[in-house]
Amino acid sequence: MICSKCKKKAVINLRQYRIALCGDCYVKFYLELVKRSVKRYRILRKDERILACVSGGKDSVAMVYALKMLGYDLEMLFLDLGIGEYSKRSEKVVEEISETLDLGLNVVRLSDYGFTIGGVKVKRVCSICGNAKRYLMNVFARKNGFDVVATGHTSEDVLLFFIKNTLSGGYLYSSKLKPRVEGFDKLVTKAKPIFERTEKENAVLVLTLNLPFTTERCPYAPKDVWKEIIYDIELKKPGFKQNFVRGLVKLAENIKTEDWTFTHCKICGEVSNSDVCSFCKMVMRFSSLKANPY
Ligand code: Q46
Ligand code: ZN
Repeated sequence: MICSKCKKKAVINLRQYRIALCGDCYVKFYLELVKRSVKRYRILRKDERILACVSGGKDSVAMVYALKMLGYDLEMLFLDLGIGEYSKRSEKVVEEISETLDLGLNVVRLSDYGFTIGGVKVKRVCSICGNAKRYLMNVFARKNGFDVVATGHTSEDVLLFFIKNTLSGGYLYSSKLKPRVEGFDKLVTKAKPIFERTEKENAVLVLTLNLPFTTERCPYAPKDVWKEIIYDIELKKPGFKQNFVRGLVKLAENIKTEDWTFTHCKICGEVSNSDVCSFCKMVMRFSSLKANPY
C-alpha cells in the first residue's frame, strides 16, 4: 500500500476518503480535517482562551495536539477523580503530554470535595462521575477566565450519546450534540473540536507522532455493545459514523431549548434545575468533609 499523496509507504487506508497515506501526509491530512470542521461549524475562535480536558487517552491527546498545531490559545485540565491507580497512571501520562507539547497543565482533584469516584459505593458510578466532571470543568473554567471548555468527543461518542438518549426518551438532551454549545449565565461554552474524527483516526495520529497516551480503560467503563454495533455498520458502510454525526448536528440545531428553565443552587450558586444542584447533593451524600468545601 503506497501513500496516495507522496508515494511513500502508507500507514493507513482511509476507506471513506478512498485514500491511503504515509505518516507525514496523514498528520497534515488530520490537521486539515480538524481545521475544516472547526471552521465549518464555527467551533472555536482564535481569540478565545480554551481549557482542553485531557484524560490521557488517544482522543483527548489527538485533540490537544491538533489545537496546539492549529495555533489556538489553550491550557490542559486533568480531573483527578480518585479512581485508584488508574487515575494516578493517567495523571502521569498527562504530565508527559504537557511537557511534550509544552502546554500548561491544571489539575482539579475531586478528593478536595471530600469524596472520590473510587470510594462511592453505588451501582451507576458513571452517572455520578459524569455529573462531577461536568461540574468541575465548568467551575474551573469560569473561575479561571477560560472562554471555552473543549473535550475530545469523537464521532463514536456523539453517536452513542444520541442512541442512548433516544432509547431512554431523553431526546431533548440531543441538543447537546452540537459541536459548540454556547454558554449562558454561569455555564461556559462547550466545544467538541474533533467530533467528526473517529477513534481510529485519533489512534493513528498519536501512534504516528509517538505522543504519550494511555490505552488503559477506566475499571468502571461498561462493555459497550452499541459501540460494537456502530463498528459493524461502519464496516459495511464506510463513512457511516461521520455522515450520521453531521446529520445529527442539523437535528440538534432544530431542538428548541428556549423554554428550558433553570435556577441557582442555594448551596454553591451554580446553574441548577432544582434548589440544590446534583453536585452538591453528591457532596452531601458522599463527602467525609465536615466543613463546607466551597
Ligand atoms: S464516567 Fe465511568 Fe468514565 Fe467516570 S467512572 Fe470511569 S468510565 S471515567 S468516561
Ligand atoms: Zn450546588
